[in-house]
Amino acid sequence: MKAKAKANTNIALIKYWGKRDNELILPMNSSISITLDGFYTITSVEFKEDLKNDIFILNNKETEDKEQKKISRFLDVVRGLSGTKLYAEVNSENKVPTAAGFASSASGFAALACASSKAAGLNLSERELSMLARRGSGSACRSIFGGYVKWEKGEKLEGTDSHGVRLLSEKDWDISILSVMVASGKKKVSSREGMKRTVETSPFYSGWLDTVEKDIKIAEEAIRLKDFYSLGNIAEENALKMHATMLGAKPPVLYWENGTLEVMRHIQNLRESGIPAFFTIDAGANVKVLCLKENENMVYESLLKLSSVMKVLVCHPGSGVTYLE
Ligand code: 2P0
Repeated sequence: MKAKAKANTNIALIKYWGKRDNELILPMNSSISITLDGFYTITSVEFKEDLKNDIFILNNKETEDKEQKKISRFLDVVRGLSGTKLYAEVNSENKVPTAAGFASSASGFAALACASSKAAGLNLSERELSMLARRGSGSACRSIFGGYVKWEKGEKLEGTDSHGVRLLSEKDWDISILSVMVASGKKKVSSREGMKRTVETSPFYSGWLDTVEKDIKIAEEAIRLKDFYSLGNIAEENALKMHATMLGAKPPVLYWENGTLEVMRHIQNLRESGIPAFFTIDAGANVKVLCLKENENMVYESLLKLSSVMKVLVCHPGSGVTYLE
């Protein structure tokens, strides 16, 4: 009853922002992301007879109570599906720099879904794995698949139609995604809390819901046609729109720092000078920049010259989950 899996993180181009069911983690809207190479989690799971509770070791250290509980709740879902009553030892190695502003929960729960379900004797399809990963963290359901991925929001109350689907393989369209770290402290509002507050209090949230499915259609078409300009443009618009909804929340949620704005302006200036580059921002201060491979070096060098930029990490579309044992 032992298995090991590896999953990459992902960056959303059309964002998941708001839940319609907090327990099952069902989203208000569909979202689209790119699974990235290079930032990943490797997790091994072993269900054992002699354990009195679940154990979660992250980067060789036992984790705090809150983390343990989150993992245990997730393993309860796996126990429910498989029928096993045993507790598990979970060992995770995270290669997602937390400061990079990538959700390590996406790669974390995607890897955990694969390793734990296999260790428990379940033989799940990709779609079933995606639904299981979703129960840990919404964005994790997209990391089961490689390349360009859509999370279908689904309609059903029990969530059996809410999962990721592959739009285009990572091998079919290589673009550059630069993760730009700017000076900032630890964020004060988690994305889980930020989206909840927005849904409950922001008068702008209805505008988001009215338009996001149209954004999805534009992005899907751009991916189908490999139209970089159209994809980058709708990604940037959608990210700004998501941040606009949270500015209207009560109390407001503002993730940007001075450096965030410096990078945004820089990318808009680059575009005016004829370089197709676009930005997107998650629930944090760091910025992700999309550009064509042929402009990658130039954009990278130009970002490093900005006073508030601390580090730039370059990634490309990466693969879906893989079993290691
Ligand atoms: C996304 N984010 O689509 C959006 C955009 C942040 C901004 O998914 O509560 O860690 O665990 O389902 O997946 C980050 O939120 O939230 C996220 P939960 P998650 O990538």
